[in-house]
Amino acid sequence: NDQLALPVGITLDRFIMRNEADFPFATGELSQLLRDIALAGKIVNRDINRGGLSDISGQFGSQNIQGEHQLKLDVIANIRFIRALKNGGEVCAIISEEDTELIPTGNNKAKYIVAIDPLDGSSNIDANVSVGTIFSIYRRVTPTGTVPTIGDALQKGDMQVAAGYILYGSSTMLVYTTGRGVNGFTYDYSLGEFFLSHPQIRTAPVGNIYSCNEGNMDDFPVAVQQYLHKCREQRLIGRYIGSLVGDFHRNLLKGGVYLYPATLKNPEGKLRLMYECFPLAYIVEQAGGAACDGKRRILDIMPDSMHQRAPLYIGSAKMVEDIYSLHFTHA
Ligand code: AHM
Ligand code: MG
Repeated sequence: NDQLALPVGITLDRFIMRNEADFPFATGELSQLLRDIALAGKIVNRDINRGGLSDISGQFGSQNIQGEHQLKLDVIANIRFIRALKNGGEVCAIISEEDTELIPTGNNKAKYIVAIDPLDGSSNIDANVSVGTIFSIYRRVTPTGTVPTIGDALQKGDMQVAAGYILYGSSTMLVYTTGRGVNGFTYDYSLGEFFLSHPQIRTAPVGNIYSCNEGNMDDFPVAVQQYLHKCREQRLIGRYIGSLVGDFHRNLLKGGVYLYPATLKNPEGKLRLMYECFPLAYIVEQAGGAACDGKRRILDIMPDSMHQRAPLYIGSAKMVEDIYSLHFTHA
């Protein structure tokens, strides 16, 4: 039987362990943290798959037929990840899209900080469209043992030690980097394991996909309008799910650029720097691509606040560079 002749796949756990052996002073804490995130991801994946069946995709605070309180899936995902990170013990504080303040975990001895969007694109769930989790990991700057501060969390994108996302799509995937390239793992439901399916992902220097919400076209900066005009002249492929992880992942694999410029409604852009732009920028650069806000490389930005927004142009390096140059032409 040909199928049985296939070599046993590499599980995420084994891959993480192997990589740890490459770092002579590794203590295993980051590895454990990545495993904690993967475990919470499996639980959230199960919650999402049941979304249509159980009453959990309704409005937060609304009541179901039995008059019971319902939680929205993004609220549930937030609870799952925070719980996993608190129990895992490797994280001293968390920034989440769902919480206005820094969340101390009580593990003051832990040396890592996590920024997370537990369920991005959740407005898509009711229509059974892909959603994702995005995460970013930093080392704290204050000494371990002390109470973590907001200063531990507000670090330049370049300071990330790891970043990744989980895409709950037609199959569920976890993609992450620790600064040595990008690897993708696909979830095998029957075995309950992520298997290495996309080793060392590289993104094309130029792609033929552009992704943006064209409904906002009239609000876009002139540079972006011109760029999009060029895309259409060249008959590039327009693809936009409106679910960042899905749009990003497709372009990463196929080559292309994702744009979320400043608009009238969102003059600073819509996407959040710390748990949307930074992690994806780190991943794209590790895959050979680029990310900027029109003026600066995303990873060079020093955040002032946890939930700050930024315009985002991300994907194939040459395409991002073209957008960047056009911004200067029109500055
Ligand atoms: P969310 O964090 O409230 O889910 O919003 C983020 C989402 C992204 O997934 C997506 O890329 C973007 O918002 C879509 O915005 P728009 O509907 O304005 O095109
Ligand atoms: Mg989001």
